[in-house]
Amino acid sequence: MGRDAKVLLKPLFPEPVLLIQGGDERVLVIADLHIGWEITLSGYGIYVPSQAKRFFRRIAGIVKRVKPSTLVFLGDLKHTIGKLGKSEWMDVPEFLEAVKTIVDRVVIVPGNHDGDIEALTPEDVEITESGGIDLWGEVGLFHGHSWPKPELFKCRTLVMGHIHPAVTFRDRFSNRFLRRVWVKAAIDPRCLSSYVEKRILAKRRGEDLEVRSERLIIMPSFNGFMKGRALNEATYEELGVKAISPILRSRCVDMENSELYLLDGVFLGMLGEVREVTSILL
Ligand SMILES: [Mn+2]
Repeated sequence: MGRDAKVLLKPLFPEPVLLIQGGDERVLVIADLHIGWEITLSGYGIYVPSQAKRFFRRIAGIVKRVKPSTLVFLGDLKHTIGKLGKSEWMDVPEFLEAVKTIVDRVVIVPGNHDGDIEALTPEDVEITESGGIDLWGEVGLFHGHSWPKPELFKCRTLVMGHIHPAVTFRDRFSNRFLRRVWVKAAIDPRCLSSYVEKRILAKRRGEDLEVRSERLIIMPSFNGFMKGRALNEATYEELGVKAISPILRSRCVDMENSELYLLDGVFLGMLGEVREVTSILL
């Protein structure tokens, strides 16, 4: 597919998954499954049945409907870091084998929880470098815990997961609700250019790098139990210099004016406005 061909990005409301269409190719993107998360709870005496089968059934339903040619797991497919839990040895390979029977091409973009994912991955499932992959030079996919590889900046749109974006609401009885959201933020390409030049090109002299990225989509986590820190309760520092994602720490992403959408597609407003409205309800 040529670079000028039309690329369509479509969140599949109410599912927290993204369909990216370019020509005849249809790429389904799913972020932050955290398979095996429920096992960590058993240490606290809380028993939640394994979610891997439920995830597969949900994904199979979506795949049947939208018929993607490729399925991309955008990082943190599994949860445990370090020593693998017994259930992950079972759940992850079984899950991936099952997914491989319903989609031709399955790709894993590793996240910070996926360090030892190779051992659990069937041979016909691709694992990319943690710097991510690009689709047709137009959409760059990376997890978000580290910088994408510099080549991804030629893409106008970047898509990441990792921060599990959510918003809190309070009702008049002070009950607190946390809801996952989609984030669509503008990137300042000039800011990114100079950041990249200082941080990356300084080490790779003589290379020229195209920086065209102008928007960032942050995907909600697929695993509904994994809700991050609410964006409307995060401090200025947590959204910037102390953010858990380096691209946010660069301050080239305009989080304050980012657009927030609930999973059902309802537009909440820009983060700055949402923060004001939800704190008034307190
Ligand atoms: Mn992560």
